[in-house]
Amino acid sequence: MQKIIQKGFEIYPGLLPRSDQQGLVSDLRACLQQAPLFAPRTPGAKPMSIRMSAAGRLGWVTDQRGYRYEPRHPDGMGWPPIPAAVLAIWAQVTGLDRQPDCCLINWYGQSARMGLHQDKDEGDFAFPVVSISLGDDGLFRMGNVERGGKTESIWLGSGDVVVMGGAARLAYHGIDRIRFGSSTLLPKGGRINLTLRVVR
Ligand code: MD6
Ligand code: FE
Repeated sequence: MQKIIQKGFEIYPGLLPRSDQQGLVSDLRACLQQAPLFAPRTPGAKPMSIRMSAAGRLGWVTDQRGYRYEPRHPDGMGWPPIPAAVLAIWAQVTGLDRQPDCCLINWYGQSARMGLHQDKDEGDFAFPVVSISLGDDGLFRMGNVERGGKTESIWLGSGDVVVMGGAARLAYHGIDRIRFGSSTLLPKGGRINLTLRVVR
């Protein structure tokens, strides 16, 4: 598999063949029937532009009470198990026996974006975060462990996988915009990003 390293982020372009991407989409549709996408708000009550859900023992949520992991969806149901095909990708790119506790599911519509942030609500930063992109292209910006400084960007396409570990584990990153309609994987367009995390 081809691997690009940019600012410490390990990027596997086109790791997932189209048939695997289609299988993941159908697995995720089943997850979202159990735990539907919701519109998160930041602790400051600002609506986020993405919609979100999760699979696994814990899901990441945000509301007036802050950013945190919870064993239940905001509507009260448990999160579905992480699909086996998703766990297989985690094992392939990390080589770890430990499975992730959370598969965060982010859905980007036409004008959705994700501001520069660090993923720091997990208990052990020795474990990497793995991200899987499906559907439309997203412009991924990679920064530094400290806020500010030079950034680099790369378009993530459907089937691309990114591993954020080591020194890059706490680096700032975000999605500036998506190229709506650039992929035919999702019939109505949009981008799905999965991030797999060991929480504790
Ligand atoms: C996204 N990804 O690609 C947003 N976080 O839509 C993330 O925020 C992310 O790609 C941690 C590790 C890898 C990521
Ligand atoms: Fe992140």
